[in-house]
Amino acid sequence: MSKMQSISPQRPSQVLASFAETAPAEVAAAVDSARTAQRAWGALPAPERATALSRVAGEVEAASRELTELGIVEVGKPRSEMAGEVQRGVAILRYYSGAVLDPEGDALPSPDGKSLLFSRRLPHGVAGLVTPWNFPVAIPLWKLAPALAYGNAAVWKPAPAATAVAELLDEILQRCLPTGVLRVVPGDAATGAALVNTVDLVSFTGSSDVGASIARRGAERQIPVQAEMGGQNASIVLPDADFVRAAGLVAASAMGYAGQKCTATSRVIVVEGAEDFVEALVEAVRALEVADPDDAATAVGPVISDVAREKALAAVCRACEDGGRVIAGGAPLFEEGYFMEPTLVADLDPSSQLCQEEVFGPVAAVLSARNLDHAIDIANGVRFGLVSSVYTSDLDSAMESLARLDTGLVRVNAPTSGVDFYAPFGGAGASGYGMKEQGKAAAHFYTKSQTVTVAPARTRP
Ligand code: UN1
Repeated sequence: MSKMQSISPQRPSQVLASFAETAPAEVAAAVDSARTAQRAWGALPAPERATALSRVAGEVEAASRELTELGIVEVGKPRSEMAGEVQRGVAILRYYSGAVLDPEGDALPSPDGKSLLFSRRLPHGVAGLVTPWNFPVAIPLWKLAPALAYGNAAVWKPAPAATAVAELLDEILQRCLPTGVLRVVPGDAATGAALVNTVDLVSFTGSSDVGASIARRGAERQIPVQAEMGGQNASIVLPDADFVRAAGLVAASAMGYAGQKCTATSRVIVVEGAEDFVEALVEAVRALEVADPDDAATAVGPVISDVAREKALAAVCRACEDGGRVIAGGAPLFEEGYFMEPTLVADLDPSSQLCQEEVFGPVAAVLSARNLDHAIDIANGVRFGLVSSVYTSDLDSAMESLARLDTGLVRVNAPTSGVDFYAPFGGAGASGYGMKEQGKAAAHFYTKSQTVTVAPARTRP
């Protein structure tokens, strides 16, 4: 199959990985060998798998500098965010090494006073994990850690643009795991499709289109699928919010890591009476340092590729044709690398393309609403449903928002981006399919339930 490369988005001449796509037959062979290795791994007592995972945590922690540096160069994530992501990865591994020792089922009342009746959880077999480039450490680990902890083997297809980080993580994990329990299959769509055709369950993070096609294939094969997909996340700002604080948080959640998070704010909905907030937001966005992600002060680095920047700039042009007005940014930046200015577009109709589709770049729309009710209708008026934020100091407005905002996560006075690794994570509609990720939800997704009855062999008098 064809040769692929992963390049640095800030210095496109720098090649981080050069690799051949894994052919479908090789994927099938990797899954077969993982299936063999899974038997012994799944049969290990949970405390032993917990020990292996804590060793992985220690090794990832020891390699945090190297992982951070590589992530900065390969996916263009600003230093502070990349370092935080690696820390999060270590915490995720430690969390699952403890969680795997939690109760795994229920002891139920005996139906006849003699038999035992209980439920327990068993691994599925081989988990197929398909991950994106934007969180090259945290997302693979929040899938791998529970998959392995609960006794599955894993075959992991990382995104081509994050192959170098995946190779390093693989090297670290292999040092702590029995041979064959984890296999990495670099590649793109054909490799991913081959994986979905052979594994026992799939966890995917990426675009809504690919997620939907994986879900269809999973239904045909009757295997569990979890797909975490795009977002069109709204931040609602009410007149009683702290404008300066809210502006800082909204700017960071819309533009941090150049808006390349499924949790990024794409629509800022300003409720009548809060017009001064827009000025504070423009100021906060303009204050964001756009520079090489290697610099400690950088908040916004490049987008991942030339194509991604073209797409983001085209979305701004289209928004202007739709009646929008650029109130911050709007242009590409620098000779080298895929940089662009963080961009805000005002005056759009909520039905316009920029307010309906995901850009995955540093671009957000600023919309107006008559009141909270109207703002919530706008926020809910998209096919996505991942996360929404509301900024207010009024308890009743917060309560009303919690009751009506139709997203998997709702945050009051907190940014749309950022995830607590021990809490359920995932959205509704085009944002999420199947069970949630993380926390206790992961124990359910990565295992299947078995209900056990044990009756006495003989009837005693
Ligand atoms: C975060 O906001 O810290 O791909 C995590 C994404 C999400 C993860 C967001 N699955 O952007």
